[in-house]
Amino acid sequence: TVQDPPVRHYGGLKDQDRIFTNLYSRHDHGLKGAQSRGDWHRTKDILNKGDAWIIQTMKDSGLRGRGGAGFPSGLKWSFMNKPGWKEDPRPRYLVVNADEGEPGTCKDREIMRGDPHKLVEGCLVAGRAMNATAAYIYIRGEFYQEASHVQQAINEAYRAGLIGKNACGSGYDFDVYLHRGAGAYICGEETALIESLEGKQGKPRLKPPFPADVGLFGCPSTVANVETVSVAPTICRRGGQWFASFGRERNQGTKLFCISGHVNNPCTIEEEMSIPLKDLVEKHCGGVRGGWDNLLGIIPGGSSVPILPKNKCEEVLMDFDSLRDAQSGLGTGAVIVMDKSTDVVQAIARFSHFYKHESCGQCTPCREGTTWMMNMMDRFAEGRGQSREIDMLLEITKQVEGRTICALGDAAAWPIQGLMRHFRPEIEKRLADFNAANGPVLFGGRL
Ligand code: L3W
Ligand code: SF4
Repeated sequence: TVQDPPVRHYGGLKDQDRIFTNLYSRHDHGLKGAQSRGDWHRTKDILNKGDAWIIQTMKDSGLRGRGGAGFPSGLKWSFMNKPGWKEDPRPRYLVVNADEGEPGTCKDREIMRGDPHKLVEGCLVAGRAMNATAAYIYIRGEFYQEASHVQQAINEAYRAGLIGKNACGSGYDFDVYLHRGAGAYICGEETALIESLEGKQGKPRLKPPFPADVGLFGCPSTVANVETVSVAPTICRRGGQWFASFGRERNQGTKLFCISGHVNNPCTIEEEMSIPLKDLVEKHCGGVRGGWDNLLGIIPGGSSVPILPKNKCEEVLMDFDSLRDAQSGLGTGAVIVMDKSTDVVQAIARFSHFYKHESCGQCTPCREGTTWMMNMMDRFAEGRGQSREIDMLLEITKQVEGRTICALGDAAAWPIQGLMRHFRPEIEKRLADFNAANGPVLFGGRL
């Protein structure tokens, strides 16, 4: 008889396989501490292996961008080395997106506080892979302590000859600059970030051209998330196959997850990709407040992805494919847990306020749509409205989705679509109760 191969259970990452060993800054975040944890170990050898080797290692590792989109990193970096790049006289830049603004997300902050040298070394390795002359780290304005730790790491690395002229003695020159943002969520969108770095208003550009063709100061650039860049040196040291041994095909590696909300122990933890969502919450966060049965739903990837109700949370794996199949997304890996005490309509209405506030306003569906979505969600949260307006709101989200310059429009639409998909009866009941008590009022009586 032929037996099915055993089903692999993901999760349970061992300490020796953790890349980020100073989360919560329990140890020295400076150069000495970083070196004692293995950072800057034989970086020169990695650099000397050259751009093609680093990019192939990234491809072998299966690493996908950790900022939300999940684009394969090796492929993205290779866009900088298209045939003929050597004849292009323009300088080339790595831009690090450290503008961690997605509600629920607090992982890059931990890297920059506790392991800033991983980021600086990552800039050098990723920069070498794309033949860049410099890295610009664009850090969220509110991250004061993080900016100070990263700047300290940059200064230490310059003083030790690890970056700058002849970085690590490799013959390769590479500069790293830190630039502080001023508190706009939209500056986390890669082209808005580039505009902001250039000193303009942070308004997204139309793509194409992609930054790899026309990026910072009109030069070939690649924008990558802090976590993506910071794991690169360890992957190069331990091998692409090592990283790829974690998680499932197309969803490989280790990943930082940040879990907040109604759990007993909110935390940021590095785990194997594809760990079941329920295991993540139960093993690392002490479970849901009041027990698993008290769970209402979970937003598994930051405010931009749709909520999952409890029954969907039982089976789903924390990876790109499983969460996509469940009609949600891995996003930034920010898990927001809501127990039964949550007013879920009010919670999603709060997100609608956020997106309305953060819309840059340059495209009509987003500028007008986020305002409509916010106003209608506010009314529904109070119970004001008619049940046929639920479909009107859904239609608005469809009119915004996919029709805007950047992903903020989608991000505003998806949480509402998730709410409608799984919690529509809750809205209908709320409207019915209000109308029964107050008489029917179209558009909540205040259009
Ligand atoms: C050259 C091509 N480059 C794609 C590049 C592109 C970009 C990357 C992914 O992020 C996500 C959203 C939310 N030639 C290319 C190419 N690229 N095709 O690949 O691109 P894309 O367009 O799929 O996504 P994106 O616009 O970079 C949008 C998530 O971000 N999000 C929240 C993010 C928040 C944080 C945070 O707080 N840390 O990250 C909100 O929308 O999941 O899917 O580099 O240039 N043919
Ligand atoms: Fe600006 Fe919204 Fe358009 Fe993005 S979708 S460019 S945030 S108006």
